Order: sequence, then C-alpha cells, then structure tokens
Amino acid sequence: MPDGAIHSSLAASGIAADALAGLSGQQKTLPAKLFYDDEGCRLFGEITRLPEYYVTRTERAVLERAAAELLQPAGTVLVEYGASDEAKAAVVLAHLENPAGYVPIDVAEGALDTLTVRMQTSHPHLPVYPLAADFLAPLVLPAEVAGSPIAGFFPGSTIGNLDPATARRFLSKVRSTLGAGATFLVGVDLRKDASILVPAYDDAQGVTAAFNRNVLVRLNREADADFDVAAFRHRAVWNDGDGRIEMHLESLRAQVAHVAGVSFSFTAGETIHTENSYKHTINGFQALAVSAGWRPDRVWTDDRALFSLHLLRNGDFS
Ligand code: AVJ
Repeated sequence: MPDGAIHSSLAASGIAADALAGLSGQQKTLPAKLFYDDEGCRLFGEITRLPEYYVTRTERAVLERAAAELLQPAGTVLVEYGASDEAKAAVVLAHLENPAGYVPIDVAEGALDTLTVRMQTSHPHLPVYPLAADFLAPLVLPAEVAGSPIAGFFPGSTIGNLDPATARRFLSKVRSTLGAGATFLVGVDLRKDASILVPAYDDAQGVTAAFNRNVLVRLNREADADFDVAAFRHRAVWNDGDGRIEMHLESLRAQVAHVAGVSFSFTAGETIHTENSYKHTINGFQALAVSAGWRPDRVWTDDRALFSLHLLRNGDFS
C-alpha cells in the first residue's frame, strides 16, 4: 500500500474511499458504479443507441414479449434494481393489472430524481417510492408496499458487473428483501463470439472510450485527483476463462497521479481495471439462481440467442 493510504482513506469518504481502496491493489481497479455521475449516465445512454451495442435494443424486443406473459397478480408492486430510467419499467407496468407501486433503486441520485418527476406525468396515479442506494447495500422496502405482491426487476444485464460469488450473494439478498412469493425478472447477456462482444465494448465512435475515461474526470473533480486523462487509453478485452468482457484504462507512459493526497505510480502499459461484464449461458445463470435459493421459471431470448430474460420465483415461505 502506498505511503499515507491508511491515513487518507480514513479521512476520505464515499467515492474517494472507493477509489483509494481500488487503486491500492497489485492490479489497480475502480468500481464500475463510479461511472455513473451525470456525464457518465449521459454517455451510457449514448452507448445504448450505438450500432455495436446490441444489448439494450435486443433486451427491449425480448422484454415486449416477456412482459405480456408475466401473469402477475393484480396490485403488484414493481421493484427495479439499477433504475437509471423508467423506459423498461414502463413496458412491464403496461402489462400489470392495477400496479400498486413502483420502487426504483439506483446510485445515480440525479437520474432518480428526474425519473420520479417524469413518472408523475406518465403514470399520475402510480405511487413511486425512489430509493437512492447501491443495490449491493442492505435494503428495506418502503412500509407502504407491505402486503402487496412483489415483482423484482433487474434489467440491462447489470448483474453482469458482479463476479459469480457476488452475484450469488446479491441474488440471495434480493430474495430475502422481496420476500416469500416474490418473482424476480432478470436481464442476462449471453456468451457469444468475441467478434460481437469486443466491438460492443470498443465502438468505432469512441463513446465507450469516453465513458471509461470519464471515471478519471470524475475523480479529478470529486476526489481531489489529478489524472492526466489523455494519458490513458481505453481497452476492452474478452477474458474467455472467466467468461467476461473487461474494460481497462491503460497508462500510455510512466506517470504518477494523486487521489485525495495519496500518490499512485503507473508504469507504461499498466492498467486500471474499471469493469467486468460477465456473460452467462442460460443453464449457467439458472444454476447460479438456484444456488441463491430461487426457482427458475421461464426464460425468454431473441432468435440469435444474444440476450435472455429470466423469471425467477421465491417459493420460500420461511
Ligand atoms: C450497464 C453493466 C450492463 O456491462 O454492458 C456498457 C455497462 N460498459 N458499455 C454492460 C457498459 C460499457 C453495461 N451494464
């Protein structure tokens, strides 16, 4: 650990603490949740419209079919994990009979605020209970939804950011948060050829590169850091053994950067590992869900088997 890191990380809070922890390892890392400041949310929105990024449009098409076949009881409350906008929830809500509420959960507070305001116009009679939280943190549903049937929703393959052990813990935590009888609809990106995956994370227009580098811009502004952002290049790598796309920021030269008073030196070619995006098989994801106590029910996919939506059930009445 670099000099002063212990002292400074005690003093630093929030994103600086996250950054100091990640940058202090042998392989430097930064948590993917740091991408989503206002500019990061905007860039991610651009990514979802890129020709190479099949994820969002494929999920959308699959969701139109899945939502029509959910068969949720009337008066269901929809609880969305990672709800940076309500577009996907609106598709599900349109197929629910008399939904009793919508609970969007997200770390991006700005996005959550504007979502809540838009919902007042688009769904004036639907109670919305926004929760600004990291979905990995312990979470309690608002008291108002107690007694209603609960449908959890985790679209976008955001679960791909979690390594399998963390994903299992998350799935089992969601099961106890949502409770007995709940369902959980999870969007899961599927394994496919690297010739499709790599361009999806390294697009021709450089939007993903800007999204990746923006985390350094954010640390410079919010964590008293001084990264030379132009001296890092975006890299997207398919790690076949671990079944994941990795994003890295590669230092173009030997350099030193400071974060909250702590110095970090980089050799030329050294990387900061900024994101994992795990790609699952249908059976592999179902096995993971089972290991977290869920009972896999239906699976919907597109005809090229790029993306899957899994309906899980919590039959646990303990
Ligand atoms: C929001 C985590 C689903 O992994 O595809 C997109 C984030 N990173 N391009 C993904 C992302 C680079 C995205 N998730």
